[in-house]
Amino acid sequence: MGFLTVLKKMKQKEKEMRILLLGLDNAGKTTILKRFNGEPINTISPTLGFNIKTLEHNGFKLNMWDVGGQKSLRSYWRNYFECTDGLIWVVDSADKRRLEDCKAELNTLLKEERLAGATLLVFANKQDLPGALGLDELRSVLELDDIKTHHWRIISCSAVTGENLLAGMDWVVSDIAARIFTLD
Ligand code: G3D
Ligand code: MG
Repeated sequence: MGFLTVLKKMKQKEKEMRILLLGLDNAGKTTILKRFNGEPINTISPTLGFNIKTLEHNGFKLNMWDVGGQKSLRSYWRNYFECTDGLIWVVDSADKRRLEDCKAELNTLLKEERLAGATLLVFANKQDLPGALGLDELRSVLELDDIKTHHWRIISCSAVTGENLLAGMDWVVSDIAARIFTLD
């Protein structure tokens, strides 16, 4: 039995998934994770290293890695790529000034060999802010329709109101499950 088959079987038994939360700093990654986990969100400070949280969702065990997104930290992202099943790319939908930077960083990630199999959820966060760009606009500015290498979806959300966090997690988990827990 090959290594990948063994890995798949182990993962299937434990129903475990590894999900990476990435995005520019201040996008709302840590807030999303805390909110999703039912923790208070009023005491969050910028993430300098990383946070790991293990959550249960729809019968799966999710190992969520929330990694700091400051420019100086982005070169460390690659240390977290191995064995990633899902990538949640969090966008501050109101930060128009940095959308180009956001697009460039996402494109770099999508070229990563070790992320090649990962499901991609783009969370268009901070929809509660008045200046937030809508889904269609973000989809076009970030050129998401050009992505042919990954299963992807964009979902608008707000970590503050909690809107759509569940819908996003449901999608990413079911897409991963359909890929990695279906053995031939
Ligand atoms: P990061 O982990 O991606 O770096 P954080 O981002 O989770 O630390 O959030 C950065 C700031 O954005 C925080 O504000 C946080 O409250 C805010 N934020 C996160 N999600 C939302 C959202 O959906 N709506 C709004 N309005 N704000 C959000 P502070 O003021 O603490 O820097
Ligand atoms: Mg953070």
